[in-house]
Amino acid sequence: ETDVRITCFRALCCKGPPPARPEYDLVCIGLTGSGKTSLLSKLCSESPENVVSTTGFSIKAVPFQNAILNVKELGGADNIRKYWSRYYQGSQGVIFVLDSASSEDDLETARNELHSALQHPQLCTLPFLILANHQDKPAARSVQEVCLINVTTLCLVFVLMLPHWNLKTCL
Ligand SMILES: Nc1nc2c(ncn2[C@@H]2O[C@H](COP(=O)(O)OP(=O)(O)OP(=O)(O)O)[C@@H](O)[C@H]2O)c(=O)[nH]1
Ligand SMILES: [Mg+2]
Repeated sequence: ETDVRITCFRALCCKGPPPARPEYDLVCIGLTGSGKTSLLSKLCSESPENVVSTTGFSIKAVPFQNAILNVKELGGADNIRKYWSRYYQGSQGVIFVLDSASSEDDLETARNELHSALQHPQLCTLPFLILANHQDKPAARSVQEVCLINVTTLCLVFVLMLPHWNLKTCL
């Protein structure tokens, strides 16, 4: 009988804290205005109003049920982009945010930046997620169009290297 009591006591009182959620370090890049900060604010249930352009970088812990993503956003302004690669080390995944409604020139710039990131030694083996943002705008290209313009050639080259290749519409 004592054994049964001890077993019950243990079952009720000795569960200990819930297991810690695994944490992953991600880097989030994309041209200025593509919506990186807005997106991360939304994911953290903060108001995406009044976001200001990121100078340098900013880190947010984004909680999910099964994991915590420590996302490092790198500012996308022209004068910051050249330093992006200094902040890649230690990343376990990449989020690339695109403005689907941007001009052809900006899309071409984004495409070149995406190419560079995909080829960077510290990123080239990591899972990439490309988010086609600004989908609410009338001028927004569809995900298929963005895919054709931006990453068709890349898909052919990289899809085998990037097992978690993904292209999602982001609203
Ligand atoms: N209409 C629309 N506006 C958006 C969307 N995402 C972001 N914005 C707006 O675009 C502007 C720039 O958004 P940010 O989140 O600061 O962009 P960012 O990529 O962080 O820019 P940097 O920090 O400069 O690299 C803000 O005024 C946002 O409100 C979207 O999906 N649709
Ligand atoms: Mg920002």
